Amino acid sequence: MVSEAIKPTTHAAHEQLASTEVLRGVVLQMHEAFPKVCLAWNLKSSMNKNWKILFERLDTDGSGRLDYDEFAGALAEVLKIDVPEDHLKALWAYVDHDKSALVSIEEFQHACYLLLLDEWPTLGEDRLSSICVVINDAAVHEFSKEGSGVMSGNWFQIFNKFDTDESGRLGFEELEGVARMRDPGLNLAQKDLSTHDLKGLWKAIDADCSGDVTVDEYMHFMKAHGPQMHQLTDYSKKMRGISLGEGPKVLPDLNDEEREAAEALPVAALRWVVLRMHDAFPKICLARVSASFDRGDPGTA
Ligand SMILES: [Ca+2]
Ligand SMILES: [Ca+2]
Ligand SMILES: [Ca+2]
Repeated sequence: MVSEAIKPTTHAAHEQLASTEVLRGVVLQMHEAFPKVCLAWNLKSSMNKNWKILFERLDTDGSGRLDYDEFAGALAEVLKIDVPEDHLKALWAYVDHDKSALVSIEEFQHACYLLLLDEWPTLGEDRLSSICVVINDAAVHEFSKEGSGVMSGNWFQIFNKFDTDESGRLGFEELEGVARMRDPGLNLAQKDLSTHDLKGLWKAIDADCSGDVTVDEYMHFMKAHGPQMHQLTDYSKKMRGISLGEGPKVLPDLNDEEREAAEALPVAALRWVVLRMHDAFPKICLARVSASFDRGDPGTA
């Protein structure tokens, strides 16, 4: 994550003196070595928070900035990992994006994120849409069970279910956590929604590669890919086995509010309306017949 005012950089904007695999390899080595020196490393906590803890450990003089010597020294002495110097220099060049010869916590977090994200899958439009249907259906199903219902296609409601710390932003850990969690959660197993697909979804939603997902980013994405309220996309119809094509128009032209109210009626209430119509119909017929008779025109009934 970077500060609000500055647009986060993308992977392609960083200097690369070594392949992405090599750079990512060093980051993963740091990542793996860290739990051995710091029990506070919390795998359930957010990625960015963990990189911050690691950074603070590397920042031995506590200045909030690392220079190259401090960085190289800390890797050897704090993490006790052995990284070839050219790999280390390449990672440094990648991380110090603004070439200030110092690395800030924000630069460090963001660079580690970009290197890991680059390996995450890039999914096609169809795949992303089908993942959105899975999430939508699971949210409607699971949250209606626990009494805090979610309306199909109400992506803002679903956002709030994911945003467990109510920060107004999502971290990948929140997306994955709520997707897998049961009561309250979507209770989705690997076979329903693989981690591969979750990572691909995340990569697609975090459009600016900032490391977190804002409400705007999320809503923008869901508007393009998710099933919408009151209107199933062709894709979700296909997924649900509903035939495509122009079906009979059941509802008259209602505005959104009327349609929402109409859809909120329980089946019993709908049945009651239909029965009332049914009961009323013979009276209308009789009235029309008698009206016709009055006009001396018995053929119209
Ligand atoms: Ca810098
Ligand atoms: Ca959050
Ligand atoms: Ca973002």
